[in-house]
Amino acid sequence: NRLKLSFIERSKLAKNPVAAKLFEIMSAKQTTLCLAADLTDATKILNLAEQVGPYICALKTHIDIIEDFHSNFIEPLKDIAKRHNFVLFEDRKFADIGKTVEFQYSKGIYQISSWASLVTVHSLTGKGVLDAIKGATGNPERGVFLLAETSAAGSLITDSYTKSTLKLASEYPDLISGIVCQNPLFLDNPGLIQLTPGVKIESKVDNLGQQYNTPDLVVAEKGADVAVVGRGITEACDPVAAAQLYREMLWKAYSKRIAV
Ligand code: 6AU
Repeated sequence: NRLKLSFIERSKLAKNPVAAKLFEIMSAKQTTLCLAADLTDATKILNLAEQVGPYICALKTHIDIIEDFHSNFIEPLKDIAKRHNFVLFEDRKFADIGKTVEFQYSKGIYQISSWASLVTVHSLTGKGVLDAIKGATGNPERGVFLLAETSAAGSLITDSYTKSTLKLASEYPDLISGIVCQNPLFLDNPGLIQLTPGVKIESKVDNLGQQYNTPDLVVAEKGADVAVVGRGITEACDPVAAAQLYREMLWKAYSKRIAV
């Protein structure tokens, strides 16, 4: 049961190299916090990344929401990630046929495969997408988080879709870093990471269908390894203090989980 194992033990069981690295970072920095840096201004993202860098294991972008995106945004972002030892994660949620995804992943103005070690992928279109990501040009250090469930109210994802997603993940052990989900779905595969978004200390929903759980609940009861926090940090009066607080709450919950 992965919920009882430490991240350092699990790093040795991970078959995807980025998952192994993420486990090591989580263990070394004592943080399971992934910041969703959902800001539309490039400089604001860089400043926030620099400030919260010590408290996060990964920084998740939606690169296509940045209004002043330029390819010269990427080098400083990579530099900050390197100095503070966190992973760059583009939440692209690829969902097209393989050939199109190959282009979306490695071409265009974002050239995601050249800088993001992690990306999110919908399982909807099946194996072709994963084959495309595996074979595309770019940094060979790459991992995929497959979406098996969502935090959105009224989602069309069914139990059988979720199950089929886990089966698909098991067919690509060297590529899949983990699963994006809301429940402890894969207890028997400790090398995979459960990434859970929809985490906030207050406010149970937003006005567009997002549903939140508290840091303690997602880790203790819902099986989250890495927790994604966006507006809980970006919209706080003091984002750095908020990041520190989320990091601490999440780490305490994890420590308690592996201790009992
Ligand atoms: O904390 P928030 O609500 O401000 O931001 C949550 C972040 C956003 C979403 O695009 C993303 O998490 N997300 C995902 C991911 C990570 O793929 C899946 C999901 O089910 N719900 C969700 O909110 O950047």
